[in-house]
Amino acid sequence: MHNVYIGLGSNLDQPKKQLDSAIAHLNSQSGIHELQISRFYQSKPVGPQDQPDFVNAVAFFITELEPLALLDVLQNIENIHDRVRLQHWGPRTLDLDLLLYDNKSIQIPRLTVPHPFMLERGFVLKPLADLAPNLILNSKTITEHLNKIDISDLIPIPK
Ligand code: A4P
Ligand code: MG
Repeated sequence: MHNVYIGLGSNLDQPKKQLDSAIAHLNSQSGIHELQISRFYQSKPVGPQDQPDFVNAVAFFITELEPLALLDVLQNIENIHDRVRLQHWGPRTLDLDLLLYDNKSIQIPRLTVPHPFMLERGFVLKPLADLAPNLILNSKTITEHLNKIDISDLIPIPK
């Protein structure tokens, strides 16, 4: 079994509902077990600003799925949510990013793990710290990484 953290994000078509629905889909997957979900956070878009605010969360689960099989599952759930890939870093109904897979480092065309920008992004680090404040990445805890960035625009919202 492998320990996995994923990031969930949405800024279209009732973002909170998109996340709830994605969580329900994750829960119903036979290869995904012991799912835990962080708080939900609203924030301004990183990247192009002419798009609505995002709602983000992080999920932890254990899985027997290998990384690419898991990516297939995540992309399938994105597609069910009418995800259309138009603009890089643009608006989306649902984005599921594989953040961490055990302590593996993966660099293949379809998959980079750890997710390249995760240590710079409050909307990833803050919900990740809800679930795993003492997890170590690059010799520092998630809390230490979080303390180095500005998270003043992150608003926790009721689930
Ligand atoms: N891919 C490679 N590595 C991974 C990984 N670790 N997890 C590949 C998931 N996919 C990975 O993804 C493009 C390709 O990346 C996939 O086909 C997969 O094989 P995509 O989601 O279609 O493309 P994208 O959305 O343009 O890029 P990406 O990297 O997902 O964007 P980000 O980095 O997720 O940024 N602001 C706020 N506040 N909150 C947000 O959630 N999100 C973004 C998107 C920008 N600004 C944001 C937020
Ligand atoms: Mg993505």
